[in-house]
Amino acid sequence: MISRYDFGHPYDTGAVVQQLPVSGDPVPHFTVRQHGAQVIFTAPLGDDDMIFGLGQAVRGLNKRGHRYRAWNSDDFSHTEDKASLYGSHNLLLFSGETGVFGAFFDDPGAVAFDLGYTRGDEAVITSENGDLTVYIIEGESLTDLVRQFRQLIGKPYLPPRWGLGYIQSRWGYATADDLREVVAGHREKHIPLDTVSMDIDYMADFRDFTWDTAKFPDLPGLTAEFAADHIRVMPIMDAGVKVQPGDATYDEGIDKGYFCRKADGEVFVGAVWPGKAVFPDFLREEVRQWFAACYRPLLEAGVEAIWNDMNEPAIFYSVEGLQAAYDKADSMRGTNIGVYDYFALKDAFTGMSNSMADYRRFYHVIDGQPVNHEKVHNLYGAMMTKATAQGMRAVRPGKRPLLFSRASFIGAHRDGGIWQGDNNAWWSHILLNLRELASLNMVGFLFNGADIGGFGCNTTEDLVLRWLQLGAFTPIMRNHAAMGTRDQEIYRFAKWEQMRDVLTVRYALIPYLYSELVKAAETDGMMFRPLAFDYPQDEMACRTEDQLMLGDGCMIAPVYEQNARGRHVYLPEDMLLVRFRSAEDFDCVPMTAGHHWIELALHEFPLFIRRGHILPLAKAAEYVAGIDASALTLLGWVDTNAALTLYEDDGESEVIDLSAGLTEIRVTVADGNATAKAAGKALDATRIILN
Ligand code: MIG
Repeated sequence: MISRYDFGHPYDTGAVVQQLPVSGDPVPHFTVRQHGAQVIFTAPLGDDDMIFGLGQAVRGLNKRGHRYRAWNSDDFSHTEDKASLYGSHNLLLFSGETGVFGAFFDDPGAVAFDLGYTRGDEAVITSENGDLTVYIIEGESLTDLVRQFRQLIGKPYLPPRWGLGYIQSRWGYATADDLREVVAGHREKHIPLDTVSMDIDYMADFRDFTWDTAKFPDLPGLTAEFAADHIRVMPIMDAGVKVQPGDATYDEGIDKGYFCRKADGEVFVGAVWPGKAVFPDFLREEVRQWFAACYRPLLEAGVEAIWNDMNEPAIFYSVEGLQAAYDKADSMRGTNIGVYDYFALKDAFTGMSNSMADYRRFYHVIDGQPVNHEKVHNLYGAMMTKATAQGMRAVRPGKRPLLFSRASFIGAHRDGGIWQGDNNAWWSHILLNLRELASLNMVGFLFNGADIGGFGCNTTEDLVLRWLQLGAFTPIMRNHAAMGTRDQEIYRFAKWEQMRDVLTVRYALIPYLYSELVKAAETDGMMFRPLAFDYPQDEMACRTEDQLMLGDGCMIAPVYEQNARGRHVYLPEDMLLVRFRSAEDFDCVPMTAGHHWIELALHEFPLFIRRGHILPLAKAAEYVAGIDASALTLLGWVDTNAALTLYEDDGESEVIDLSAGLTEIRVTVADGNATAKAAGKALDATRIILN
């Protein structure tokens, strides 16, 4: 049951798809007070209460014990102290002494979450503007809360099946030949690959919707050449439009009044990669329609995938911010400044990026009225992605586009996926990747993944290998790195064969992963879950922060420490350990419930299958379309029988008919023999472990 409470003048953020009546009762579970414009919600916490949620955020699955702030931020250092990342996903799920309940704060402005930080025994949520809708969800279990919440916010975006293929990316692939080299590097060594991405380097002067014709003389020819090799290209798009009279996007946007303005009516100018840039008012439907149509030339050149960046929006500096810093410097020039003045001078320059002063400088137009950006900041990226989805669907009607964004808000999960942003080549970021994976499932962003190998800092060979071993399961599987960092394409490493072997497991799993993704999306479920969701009575499982349930029958537990040759794993029930070296080379070990040390050489990684469940492995290929899903090998530890429903379709149609696409695979054990059938047809069952 979900009830709705309104405060102030809530904006229609587009997060929910159900219009619930506004309750006149007091908000359950919380005491509510007003402090100036702020509305403050306080809930008591029992000693062992847990709090899940918040989607994209640092720290644990259980968010208790720290503070967070919904404020979409371009932050390229995801350290433990960071309160904000790129998306705002204001859902909290409480589980403890007083039962389970959820709270969703549908507020496009800043919201502070103090989850047992200031006082260990209370959670305090502060809406800074006080204009919001709160939804309280009552349910039986954490899984039930998520199911209800997801019905409220609508079905998630689903990618085409090839979007689950491996994506190779780097900021710095500058020319058509650079991309050809990457494709050849994979194909020559038979390393699976479906997509190569194009970062800002492809644009002409970093202008949106252009490509540099000196570096890409024939983009339609290139996409056709790659298509013959089953490769797609995925160009980036930035939110800011370069200030350049003569540029079609700039001229038209200025003519029609589509860019955000300041209080004095002048168009707001902030600097991003193109230098001075202006920001489309994506919150207006007509602006979205215009921006959507701008993608057409790229899409007609054969592009089928887009990633949206810098749409928090990121602003390196504004004309005004830079002037204020110069003024400060001028006021100090020639004087004998002390250390505190020195710090203030330094801060005037380093604090210029993504500053609150700049976010307060410009306005959107909502229902014909100017609204300060600060009030609706967290919607900006979501509304850009809505425009992109619209533009891509218009060019290929009926087909799912491959699309992911950096900034997001709940609601954008219906338009595209998100990637986890600028992580680092740090071992701890494998774990962050894992935790965000589950937390993002709660809020509908099923299609997500992190930059494998790490975006910032120089990676190491073992880090890439271990990270691929987690990436093998994540819906977005993309290797991406920052300009100037060490090369991290698989084919450049001495251990490329072991990395390739991880990809063979990924590709063998794609029919299963795709099926679990679609089923989770269509049934308001989670493809990846904390163990607490499946084993709420098991205290150890509830506190497990480095393993996740995958689908109905599996559990993952990646190695995330350098030089480790194994890891501790907690099994809440009997499971079959599958220790993978490649799609063809693995061993299966039945393990009883409890604590185990699992030996895992650098090139080995585990997947656990619950006893009585089965996992299908298809025949891998070097691209998704080549996978043979009819040649299945089943893995499992089966006593008498086990079944799995596998969803299949053409992999691209917008309309999903779940019941039409499901096939039942059944394993039956009789007289010490296992037989397997899919839709009545016999299957290879050689890897079934009998009781
Ligand atoms: O300020 O386009 O998160 O993936 O490579 C950096 C360059 C801008 C940030 C993205 C990253 C991308 C990079 N971008």
